Amino acid sequence: MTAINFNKARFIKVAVKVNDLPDTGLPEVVLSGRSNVGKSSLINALANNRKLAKVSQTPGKTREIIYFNFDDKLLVTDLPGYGYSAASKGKTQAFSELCDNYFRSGRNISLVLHLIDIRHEPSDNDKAMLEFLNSQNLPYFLVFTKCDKMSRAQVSRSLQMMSKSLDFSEDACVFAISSQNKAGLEDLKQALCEYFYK
Ligand SMILES: Nc1nc2c(ncn2[C@@H]2O[C@H](COP(=O)(O)OP(=O)(O)OP(=O)(O)O)[C@@H](O)[C@H]2O)c(=O)[nH]1
Ligand SMILES: [Mg+2]
Repeated sequence: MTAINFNKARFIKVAVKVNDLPDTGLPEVVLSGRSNVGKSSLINALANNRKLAKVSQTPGKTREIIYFNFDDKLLVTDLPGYGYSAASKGKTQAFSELCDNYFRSGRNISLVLHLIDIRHEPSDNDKAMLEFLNSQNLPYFLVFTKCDKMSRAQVSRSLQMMSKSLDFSEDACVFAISSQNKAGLEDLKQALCEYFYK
């Protein structure tokens, strides 16, 4: 198996329109999930570099489509989160339009990392996104974030509850991670290496 050196990550480009997207020929991995779920933090944690992607306690930090190159082996895409109600309505719409257009652009999306906060009941948007992924046959990993906020026992209880309220199959790839204490990250990296470069 070819290993991916996740520490070799670099910023590539900010795109404000879907037409601005680079064509690199690399497999494209997209992070989706509601605003504040920890998409940008996960990119930084994977890369071991806190300064790579912008993180903020204020939801709506990522407003464009931001591309990162990991070790010349993966193109990783940080998307604006959905459900950011604190933004003006026009802005919220523009974010989700960008997200929508992105998924409808016909780009060769190789894998979606769909992030859901382990502590919260999935929102209608979370469910809708999962339905969309299922209906389009887009391959995805489900990544439950912020697991440092719970005990291990609580994490496994929550995962069981999630499998009841969300429509994902038993053989779906599910990860419980923390970008803060790095729990679950090695498993996720390993799975990404296997998925793309076995
Ligand atoms: N405790 C804990 N906090 C986290 C974790 N991941 C992210 N956070 C915090 O959650 C907040 C939002 O993180 P971001 O990575 O900016 O979230 P995002 O999904 O990129 O948000 P948008 O760009 O608004 O869509 C920040 O305050 C992070 O420090 C985690 O694993 N554990
Ligand atoms: Mg972000």
